[in-house]
Parts: sequence; C-alpha cells; structure tokens
Amino acid sequence: MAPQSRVAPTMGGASHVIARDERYGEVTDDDVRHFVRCVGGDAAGVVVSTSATATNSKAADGAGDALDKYNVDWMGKYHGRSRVAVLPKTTKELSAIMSRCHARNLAVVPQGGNTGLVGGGVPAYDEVVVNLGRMNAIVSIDEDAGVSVVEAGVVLEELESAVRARGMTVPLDLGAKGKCQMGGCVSTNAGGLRLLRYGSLRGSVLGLEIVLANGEVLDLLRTLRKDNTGYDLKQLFIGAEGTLGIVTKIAILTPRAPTNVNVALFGLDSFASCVQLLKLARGRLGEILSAFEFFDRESLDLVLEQLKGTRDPLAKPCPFYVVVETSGSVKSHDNAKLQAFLKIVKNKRVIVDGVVGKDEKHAFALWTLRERISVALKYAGAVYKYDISLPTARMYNLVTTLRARLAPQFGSGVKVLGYGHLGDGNLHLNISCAEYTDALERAIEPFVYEYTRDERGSVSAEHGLGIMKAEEIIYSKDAKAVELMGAMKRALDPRGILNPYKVLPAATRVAALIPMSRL
Ligand code: FAD
Ligand code: 2HG
Ligand code: ZN
Repeated sequence: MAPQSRVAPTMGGASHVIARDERYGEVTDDDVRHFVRCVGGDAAGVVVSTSATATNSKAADGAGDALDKYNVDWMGKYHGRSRVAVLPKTTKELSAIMSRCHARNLAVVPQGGNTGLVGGGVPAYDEVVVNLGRMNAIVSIDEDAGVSVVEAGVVLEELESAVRARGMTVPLDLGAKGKCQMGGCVSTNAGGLRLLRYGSLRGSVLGLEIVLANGEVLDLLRTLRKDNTGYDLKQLFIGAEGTLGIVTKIAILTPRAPTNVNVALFGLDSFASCVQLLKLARGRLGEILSAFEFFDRESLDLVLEQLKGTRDPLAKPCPFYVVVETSGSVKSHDNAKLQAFLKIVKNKRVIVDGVVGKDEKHAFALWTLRERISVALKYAGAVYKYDISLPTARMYNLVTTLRARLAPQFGSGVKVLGYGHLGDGNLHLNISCAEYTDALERAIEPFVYEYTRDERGSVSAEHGLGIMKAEEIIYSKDAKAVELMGAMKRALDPRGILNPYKVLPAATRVAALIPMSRL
C-alpha cells in the first residue's frame, strides 16, 4: 500500500485528513518575478518547480524536480508540492519577500537544513519555501565573552569547527549536525546529546533577529547574559517551529571546549540497571558527566545490519546499552573519577560488561552506535517516530507495552525500538516496518499519546510538533494553554501565513485568516 498521509493527501498516516485552506493565495508568475527582484535579480535565489504541473514532488513521470529537495523531508515521509523556493541572502531581502507574501496572503514555510523529523520544515501544500541556506555567515566570535553571533543558515557543524579553532564549543550536538542549521535548531529548540551538560538551548541563546510575518524586522539581537527588561520575547520564537517569525540571526553562548573527553559503553541486563547506572554516574562523576544515552539490543541489531563498518562493541549481546561521556579539563582528575566509577559499577554488578574508548577513533565508533540509529532506521524502510518525555524509571515500559500490543497482529515484521537521552528523561520510540499502513498506525495511535498523557509526559520532548502532531498538542497541554498559544499566533501572524497546518490545532491557528476576496 502506498504511504498515505494522516494530515494531508501527500503525507504519511491516515487518521485525519485536512484540505488545503483555500483562503491562501496561489503563487503566480508575477509573484515569482517579484521574488527575483527581492533577491536582487540573483537567479540562484529563486528556485522554481521544473515539472509542468508541480502537483506533487513525485512527478507523474518519475522525473526529479528542482523543488524535490525543498518539498520532501529527510525521512522521505512528508511530501509537499510547492512551486517555488526562495533563498534570500540578507535580512532585507527576506523582509521584502515576506512583505509580498503578507500582502498577497501567500502561505510560507521557513526551512533550514530540512532534517526535522515531524514534517515541520516542508510544505503541506503549495506554501512558498523560504530556505535560509544562503544566510550562512558567522558574524562574530567573542572569545572573552564566550558568545558567537551567526546568521540562521550556518550549519551546526560549521559553527562547531569555527569555534573549536578558538578553544570553544557549541552547547548543542546532534546526529544531524552536518546538515541542520542554527536557525532550524533554535526554531525546534533542539535537544541532542549535550543537553545534560549545557541545558536547554533556551538558556544558551542570548539574542535573536526575526523577520515577522508582515516583513517587519524585530531586533532582539543582544549578547548580554543578563537582561530583565520586560518580557523575554525571544523565548517565544525558540521552539516555535517557524510559526511566529523567521529567525535570521542568533547570538549564542559558546563556552570553552573541554580538553579531556572520555567515552565508555556499557552492556546491562535490564532497564532498571540503566537507571541505577544513571544515578551512580550523577553521584560519582558529578560535574564531568556530559552525556548519558541508552539504546536497546533491537536498536543495536538494526545499526549493525544497516550501517557498514559498525561492530558489536562487547563480547556478548546484552539487552541494553548505555553510552557515558565525561568532559573536563584535568586529565588525571577526570580519569581517576572515571576509574573509581568503573570499579563501583562492576563491584555492584550494575553492568554486565563495558568498554572505554581507547582513543578518539574508538570513542567515535562507540558514539556512532548510538548517534546513527535514526540513519539505520531510515535505511531499513518505513518508520513511525515518537519522541516522548516520561518519568525516567518507567520510560521503557512503553516500549515493552507497545511490543506486546503489536506482536499478535503484526508479528516480527514490525520492530519496536527504544533508545534516547536517558539522562534527560527522553525516550525515542521508533516502530520500523516495511511500509506505512493504516492498520499499524491505528494500533499505535492514539494509544502512544494516551499512554504519555496518563504519565503526565510530553508527546514532543525535542523534535517539535510539526504537521505530525499539531492536533496532538492537547495530550500534553491543557486547553487554556493552547488557547493562549493561539492568541499569540494571531497577534504575531494575523493572516496565519507562517507555516500553516503546523504546531497548533486547526481550530486555534486559522481563526484570523482573511479570505482572499477581502484583501
Ligand atoms: P528544518 O528541518 O529545516 O526545520 C525544522 C523546523 O524549524 C520547521 O518547522 C521549520 O519551519 C523551522 N525553521 C527552520 N529554520 C527556521 C528559521 N530560520 N526560522 C524559523 N523557523 C525555522 N533533534 C533533536 O532535538 N535532538 C537530536 O538529537 C536530533 N538528532 C537528529 C538526528 C538526525 C540524524 C536527524 C535527521 C534529525 C535529528 N534531530 C534531532 C531533528 C532535527 O535535526 C533538529 O530538529 C534540527 O534542529 C532541525 O534543524 P534544520 O535546520 O534541519 O531545520
Ligand atoms: C536522536 O536522539 C534524535 O538520535 C533522533 O533525536 C531520534 O530518530 C529519532 O527518533
Ligand atoms: Zn534525540
């Protein structure tokens, strides 16, 4: 069966289908010419669909379309059908583009590296794609203050290399670092592998420059650590997934990089032991503990099966694995602490086996087994992804419960994997299968969301809501909170042109949309 979409005819899932909102305008040739003028006549700044009809990125003749890379997400699950992508080089150009879209009621999807996992960065229908990839300058790096200012299109890994050369680091690291952009990271409030050490990105971002829905520029770009003058407006845009404004510049803390990093991988025989190990790591490693990640054997099996060059890290298979990283600056001190920790966890029999990265290459290989699980899942076929916050000790119960629920009907062809940021209480629940089917989706949803609600967890720990979970916000936020979010959306984007169909339930976000006939 062909992948169906749960929210739009061209997307994955089937539980509820929404239609294009006809109050939005359609891009005309005149709009395209205007966009070309906005980017100073630079042809590379406006990409137009090359298929005749551009009804879907999977053109009927199977030929590739110039817009495919903007219309289709990283997983290949969400397919939009925009006919134009605009790539401004400056805030001024973007401001002019947004003024036009606002005046013409054209819906817009802001896009960074297009690595998002909830269909937020690709169009649902024919929205204008505004890709920030050409706004990629590193504006400044201040070693004294430990603050860098970048344009939104700077790729995370490029910023990391630039600040590393000066002994600093970015307080964020994730598997998509080679492609995701700082603007996309800020807009999803990405979590990742260093959250345990540096906390949420919300605390590291000091300032933002934003282009609003009507093209006005909102300058919140400060580099101050302390600023209590009124409401902290930048927080509204962090994690807003492009629904309130387009992030164009970011001031972010870039702390001194640790000079001594150790990585250890442990095999454990139960999830309870993983939790016990976390408690011991917090107590014994203290301030040098910088990451604590877990994955189950099913996840490792998939990595070993799908990714060339990977090896089973321990002599015998274990049901669970944990990667522990320490980061500090005094080798003898850090190593002594790690050795003491290893002794205790062995003596207490918390772990079955373990290995410490003997050099950078080995440490990298150990990290790969955790960091590249999503890539292995992508290679394996279709995947239903859930990114959930749950009480740490009970987190894995959802995986075993779902396995028991799915096995009788779907057998071994459907694999349920559990891994994630155990130190942050964040489970990545993934269901890997050959193809998307309504029956499987109905067996997973709303069960997973109800389970999470009953645990007072969150249905989006770090990936955001996007189009996948816009209606599902209600499982984690009460009605009053959603109503207030709708009021904010309407205040900042009264015509509802920014990233429609995403983040908020339809009833909340479109109330103020103005029909084309009244413009
Ligand atoms: P996109 O995918 O292009 O966009 C994401 C959202 O942000 C969309 O809603 C889009 O409209 C909006 N947006 C993008 N740029 C802007 C802008 N300049 N202004 C306003 N809105 C904008 N996420 C985690 O949190 N933790 C992880 O550990 C993690 N690991 C990942 C590993 C892999 C292999 C992959 C593929 C993804 C991973 N992700 C993770 C998800 C994703 O990479 C992050 O959410 C990332 O921050 C998205 O950045 P992007 O530039 O690709 O944004
Ligand atoms: C990770 O932590 C990412 O690896 C991706 O957040 C998780 O693919 C996923 O489900
Ligand atoms: Zn994650």
